[in-house]
Amino acid sequence: MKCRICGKKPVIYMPQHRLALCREDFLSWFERYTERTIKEFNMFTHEDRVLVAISGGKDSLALLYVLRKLGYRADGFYIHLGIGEYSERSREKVESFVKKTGAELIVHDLTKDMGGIPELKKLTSREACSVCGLVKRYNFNRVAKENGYNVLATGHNLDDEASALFSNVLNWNVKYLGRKFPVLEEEEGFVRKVKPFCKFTEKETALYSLLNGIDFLEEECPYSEDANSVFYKEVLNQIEEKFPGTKLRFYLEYLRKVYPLFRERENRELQPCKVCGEPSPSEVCPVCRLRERVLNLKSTGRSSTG
Ligand code: Q46
Ligand code: ZN
Repeated sequence: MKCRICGKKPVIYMPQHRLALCREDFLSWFERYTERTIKEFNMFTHEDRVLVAISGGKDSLALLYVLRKLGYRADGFYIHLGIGEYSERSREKVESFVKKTGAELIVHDLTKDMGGIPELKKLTSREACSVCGLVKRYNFNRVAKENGYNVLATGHNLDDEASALFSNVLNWNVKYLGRKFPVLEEEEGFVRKVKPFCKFTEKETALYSLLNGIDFLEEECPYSEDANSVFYKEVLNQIEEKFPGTKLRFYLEYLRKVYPLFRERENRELQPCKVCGEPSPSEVCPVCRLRERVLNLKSTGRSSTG
């Protein structure tokens, strides 16, 4: 096999594109393809201020890197989740990486605000990832608005999007089918949310990071082992191996044919939370209710210990 552009030895073969590329041609293809996805979905322009949610993993660090390389006004946002040593190590990776890019870094320390994910998990019947997703989405939106960013970008890749779609289709979660798109427009109380890597596989973002010397955290969050998404990703990879191109087709055809059918039916009734003002499905938003529980626990803890 040879690089399709220059004939040199390839570093990757991407069966879904029937494309083999050498190091240099892969790097420039990756950047062009990112730009093309941004334009295809009207995600943002060079005038927009983009806040990239970064975790220390390959996808989010590569996203901040490539957006800045393409000349976008992108900065980083990190939430310290308080998940033991994993969070400490991810914070170190994030801080040292962002320093090199010249981007600004906003850090929100959840442990000082409400408590880390392990503590919050104990207060609800939700799984760790569900609580984590809730507080992350809340803070992404709040912090972006407070700091004057009109776009929030996350590093979700094709494997993330296709596996989430797969599990939601298996459960016929119709609400999901009207809500997931690589760009969710700005609306009352929400900044625009975008996923510029939605068409790249995990393998492609990992290779882009490695070839650029991005020092990302390889270790997974300890809670990810319980996440169903890992299982769905494995199943999709097995299908992909037998029928190359299925993963990308499954996702793109959903965007083209299924999302438009369900979008109209998705009618969220939201109101500003009475406590924090963020959009909420109830009078007090789920995050403020959780915070209230934390405060109650602290005050009863204090009174019982005297
Ligand atoms: S950080 Fe949070 Fe992930 Fe850890 S607790 Fe789950 S959702 S796995 S992206
Ligand atoms: Zn609230």
